[in-house]
Parts: sequence; C-alpha cells; structure tokens
Amino acid sequence: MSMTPTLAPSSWPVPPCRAPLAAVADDIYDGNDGGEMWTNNSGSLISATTGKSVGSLPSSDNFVIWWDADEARELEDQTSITKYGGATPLLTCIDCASNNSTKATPALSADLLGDWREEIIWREKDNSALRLYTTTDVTTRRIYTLMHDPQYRMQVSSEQAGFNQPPHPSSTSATICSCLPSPTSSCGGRVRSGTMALIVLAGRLSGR
Ligand SMILES: [Ca+2]
Ligand SMILES: [Ca+2]
Ligand SMILES: [Ca+2]
Repeated sequence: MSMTPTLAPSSWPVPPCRAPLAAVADDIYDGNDGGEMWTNNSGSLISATTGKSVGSLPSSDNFVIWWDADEARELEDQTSITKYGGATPLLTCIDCASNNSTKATPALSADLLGDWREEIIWREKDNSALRLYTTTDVTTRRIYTLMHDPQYRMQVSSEQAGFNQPPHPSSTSATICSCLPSPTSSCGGRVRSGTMALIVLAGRLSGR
C-alpha cells in the first residue's frame, strides 16, 4: 500500500522501546481517506498519510480480507471475519480451526471465485475437510477480479510457499482502483480468475 514518503516511521505514535509483535497496513476505515496502519501496541488506528490517530485499535492484527460490499478491507483472525468497529463478526466458523498456533492464520485467503471480493478457506477442526466461504453481499463496484494482477497472484502462491500473510494487489492506491493492469497472460491469452490458486489447492481439495 502507499504511504507518504516524508512520514518517517519514527514519527508514528508507536512506542519506540517496544518493538511490535505484529503490524498491519491497509485501508480498513472509510472514515479516514486512504490507508491506515496499526500494531499490537500502537494503542489506536493510525492514518498512513498523516501518522495521526484516527480511531480505536482494531480487534485483531492478523489478516485483512475484502468481504463485504464496500472497498475497505475487513479483519480476519482465527476463524472469524469482522468489520472494523463492528460488534458482531460477519462470518464465523465454529467447526473450523486456524493454523500456525498463535498466528492463527487461515488455510488460504484469495480471490478464487466470483467477483473481486476474496474467499476464505479454513480447515475443519478434525482435519477431515477444507471449507471455502464466499461473501453473499452484493456490490455495485465492478473491477477486474484480483487474480488478473500478477503481484496478487504471486502473493497468493506465497501464502502456501512462504510467509503466510494476506495477498495485496499492485495498485498504488490504498483502496482497490480500476487501474489494475490489462488482464493478459505471458502466453498472450486472457488470465482466468482463480486459476493459479486453484492449482495450489487442487491436492488438498481432492482429498475431500
Ligand atoms: Ca481509509
Ligand atoms: Ca469491505
Ligand atoms: Ca471472489
């Protein structure tokens, strides 16, 4: 995501003597233009463009996901999805479990099906199955699906092969914009949304 270059990290209201255990930067709050960031010990939500506090500390500092109809991202942690400031989760799977102990990450988050909102995959507690959830909210926002963006596809594959963090598109805007690259593949054809991630998941899903 983009941040103001002149805004030195040392000027942000994060305690300098206590390194944060986790930090997130994305656009999760419509009440502040552009992106926001926070850490587990930042004490509040901080504007990525001004460095000023713009809201209460989010309820988690784990994954972010495009889930509902608006273009701000939602919070994903353990086996729930919650809107910033929301009292009730938008989605919870009580029969599912997260991965990586205290990191509590999903099996995968990515734009796999349908429109640009992202799907979530959790494993069931007894490891007998993977569950794939997609939003049921209707949106009027129409853009290329995120798998059209090469950087996004690379980060989706990194979720499975490297450090497990949510994928981000290459747009320089903190919000999704309609200027994603024209969707073409290296073979000259059109890239099909979700193709790469579904290949990654094929082995797991085939065991169902
Ligand atoms: Ca914002
Ligand atoms: Ca949203
Ligand atoms: Ca989708």
